[in-house]
Amino acid sequence: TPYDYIVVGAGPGGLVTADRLSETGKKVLLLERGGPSTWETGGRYQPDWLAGQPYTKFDVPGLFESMFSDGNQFWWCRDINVFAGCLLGGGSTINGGLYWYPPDSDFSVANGWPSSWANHAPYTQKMKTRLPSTDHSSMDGIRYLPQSFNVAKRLLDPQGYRQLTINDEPNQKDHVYGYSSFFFQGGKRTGPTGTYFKTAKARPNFTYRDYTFVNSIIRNGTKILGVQTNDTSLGPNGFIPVTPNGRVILSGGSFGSPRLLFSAGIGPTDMLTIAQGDSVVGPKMPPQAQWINLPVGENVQDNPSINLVFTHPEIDAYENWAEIMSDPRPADAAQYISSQSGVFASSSPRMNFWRAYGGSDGKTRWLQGTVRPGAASVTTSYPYNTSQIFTITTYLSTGITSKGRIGIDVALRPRVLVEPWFTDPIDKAVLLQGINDIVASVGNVSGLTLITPDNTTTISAYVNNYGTGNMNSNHWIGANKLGTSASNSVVDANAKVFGTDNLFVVDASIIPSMPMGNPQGAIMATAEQAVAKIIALAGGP
Ligand code: 6FA
Ligand code: ABL
Repeated sequence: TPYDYIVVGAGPGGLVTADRLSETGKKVLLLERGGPSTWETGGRYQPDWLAGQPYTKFDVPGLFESMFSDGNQFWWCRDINVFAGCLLGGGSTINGGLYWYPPDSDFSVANGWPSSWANHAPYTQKMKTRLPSTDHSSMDGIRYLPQSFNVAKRLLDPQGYRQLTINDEPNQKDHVYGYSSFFFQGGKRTGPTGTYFKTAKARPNFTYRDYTFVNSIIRNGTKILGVQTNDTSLGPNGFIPVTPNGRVILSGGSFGSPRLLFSAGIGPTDMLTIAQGDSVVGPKMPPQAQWINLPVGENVQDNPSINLVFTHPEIDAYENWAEIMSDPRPADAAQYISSQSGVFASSSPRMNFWRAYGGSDGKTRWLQGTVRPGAASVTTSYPYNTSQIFTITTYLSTGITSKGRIGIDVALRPRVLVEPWFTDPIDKAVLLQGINDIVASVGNVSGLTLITPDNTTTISAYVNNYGTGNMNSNHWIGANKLGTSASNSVVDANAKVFGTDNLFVVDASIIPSMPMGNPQGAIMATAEQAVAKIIALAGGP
């Protein structure tokens, strides 16, 4: 059966979009290549200590750090060689849950948006109403494992930082810090899956199909006819058509959506030639005369991030999160089960901070910090106590000028073709400056020791030798940049792919340049605004 709207991908972008489209009463189909996640959505994967309880690994925020250590990491997209979630909720189901209401700069002309997008407040408000943030997610209101916040505060206060409730004043992003803010509710992950997906699912005109992989977007000239899936139960040979005025919205994420555009003969010629050579996708592509040359996969950004590892005698590093699946502290497990309170009601971050920096090119760049107990890796010549380690991850965010490229390999697997970090040396110089400023007053905080890097390495050598693979912050944006010209953008101000009548992209990939914080708040606010424009656009179903 034909659908008025087909949305491909159930991450934060796709869930907001599908829910708002389904509010119109039109027939909406949401397709997701992965399976269920939270208990409410039919997921059942949980540690033994939660047996008999209605919570999966994806419900319990405190299990976040085990995403990287679990023996059976089925949630990652298998064909993508950086972290990306392929299950209901996409990245929002497996991520740290940090959630920032976007500052005005996230949608400003200076940050690459057309002026028609600058008034984001009504859309951000819609998101806040549906999914409010909290900086104290434990049901008893207590903030657990507070030590790393308290120690970092002693480091930042003398540097002129002040504390605030970050999401109460989103525009304040210079010399500020506060408690980490999350999209958790009731001590559970919640996020867009527990809110937007839930309301969509309840509507009779909304259909959700999981474990359904979209191979190709089928295009004839300017018109998209439907999507080609691997599921023959959904239509003849797995093809699902849209209605005569129907629309297809790609929400496959920064790696998934470019691949889908290539399958429709949209993108740079080198990528389309690869797609054409594929035995499944090639035969369904439009003839070369109909190819649309757009900068799909270009203009890519991700925050460069560098970890600093410290010790302090007050820290409780929580066994570096090693035993949260197999052997949690019994009192914490019991507390979570009885009242959704305690350590397991939050993920690992404890504090976030921001500071603005001028660069030698006259541009302002913002530094973000995330403070958490534990560390992903320690390289040090110092003896240290593993139970006292904590990490400050330093990110460079809004204002970065470095760019990279995303594409596909011959097996059509999404790949980073050009790494996006520090292609402009000024980005590196500013992050180095920011790190130097943070560590300058370590000696003033009694008991605080920087162990990675240690005193055998200078900060500049540490930054210069930092592996680019470790600089990835999983915050990919820009591959299908929104803008007003097909010469430098992939989608127009209505999120419609240039040169097509009825193909749209709504996910992280349309964001033109780096938002201020971890991006899912900016992505959902983008989706709220994009879907409103799509519904308002004439010619639809
Ligand atoms: N962002 C935050 O704001 N806060 C965080 O704490 C945070 N942490 C992390 C993190 O810890 C990790 C490990 C990762 C990987 C990311 C983090 N992020 C964080 C970033 C954030 O999760 C992403 O920016 C955000 O999820 C991107 O949202 P999108 O909607 O753009 O894309 P997704 O990748 O989430 O979803 C795409 C969906 O489409 C997936 O479910 C995928 O399975 C599906 N899909 C893709 N191609 C498809 C196809 N061909 N057919 C069917 N389904 C497809
Ligand atoms: C984010 O936005 C980042 O994308 C994640 O990398 C980050 O989590 C979360 N938020 C929480 O701040 C880190 C983990 O804390 C590390 O243990 C892990 O090694 C790293 O992600 C992997 O990228």
